[in-house]
Amino acid sequence: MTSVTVIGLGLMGKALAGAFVRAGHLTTVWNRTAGKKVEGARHAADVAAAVAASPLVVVCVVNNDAVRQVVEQAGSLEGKVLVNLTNGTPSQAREVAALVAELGGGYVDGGIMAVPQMIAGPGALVLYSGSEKAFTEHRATLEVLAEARFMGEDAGAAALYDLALLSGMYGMYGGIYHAFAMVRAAGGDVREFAPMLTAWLSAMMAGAPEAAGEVVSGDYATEVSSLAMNQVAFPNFVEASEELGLRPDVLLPIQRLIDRAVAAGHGGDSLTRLVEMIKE
Ligand code: FVH
Repeated sequence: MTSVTVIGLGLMGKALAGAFVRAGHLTTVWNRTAGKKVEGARHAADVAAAVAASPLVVVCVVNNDAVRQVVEQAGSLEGKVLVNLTNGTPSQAREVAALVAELGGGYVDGGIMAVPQMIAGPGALVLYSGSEKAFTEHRATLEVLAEARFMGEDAGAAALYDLALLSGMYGMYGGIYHAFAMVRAAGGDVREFAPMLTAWLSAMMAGAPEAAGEVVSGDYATEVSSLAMNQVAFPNFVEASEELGLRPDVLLPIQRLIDRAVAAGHGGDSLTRLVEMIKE
């Protein structure tokens, strides 16, 4: 059983450390401020002691500045593998990889596709990228947390896919929240509405593979739903929302993309053409 150190005992760090403890790994933890505890783990006095305790060091703190501060306090990382599960950008991941390499360590970046309650349970996924040797060496330990999927040797790859997946989630939830706001403002029951919305979104999401095919081929011809038709319908969403006393903030960026696509002569194309408008 590999000894493992977890740095950062926020909601996620605690869940990670708890999972290692329950799986029988000798677990050392460190948190910036005192008081956060993980039963069954050893609590190190400082970052250097926490790093010295284990060959595998998992960092899960609030952001990249905090990661850099942790790494700067680590001392030598000779013989260590640092797995960074903090949310960040691909460029940040590559910069931390270089910093860790300068200190003699192996680096694996990660993107957690789970909430703390899902850790070590079904459906949890963590994306990894960076040193394949370091990942392979510690794969079995990391699999305690979640399914472990390696995305390649570019340290930024996991962050890229993490942010892409989360972008999909935020866009979807923005729509869900707006839909709830409309139903509630009209006096409806959002609990009754939720299953209807779930079924509708599931049906719409089933079209994602076909849309991906359009993006790859660049052929956005449609027999389903043209941008011109959507442009005509869209003001209804905005107007109805405003009549209900709601801000159309969630809807307006999509309307702007549709308007630009139609103005650029793509009115006959499918909505998937919007991928190109985002690129521009
Ligand atoms: N919670 C979630 O659902 C998501 C799921 C996907 C991944 N995210 C990312 O995980 C990182 C940590 O998230 P978290 O939920 O644990 O966040 P907090 O509960 O806010 O805890 C933050 C910890 O970071 C420590 N910290 C802050 N600044 C520093 C610093 N300069 N040096 C060292 N540690 C620092 C903070 O310590 P303290 O305030 O208790 O002293 C917490 O331990 C995050 O990237 C999510 O995007 C979570």
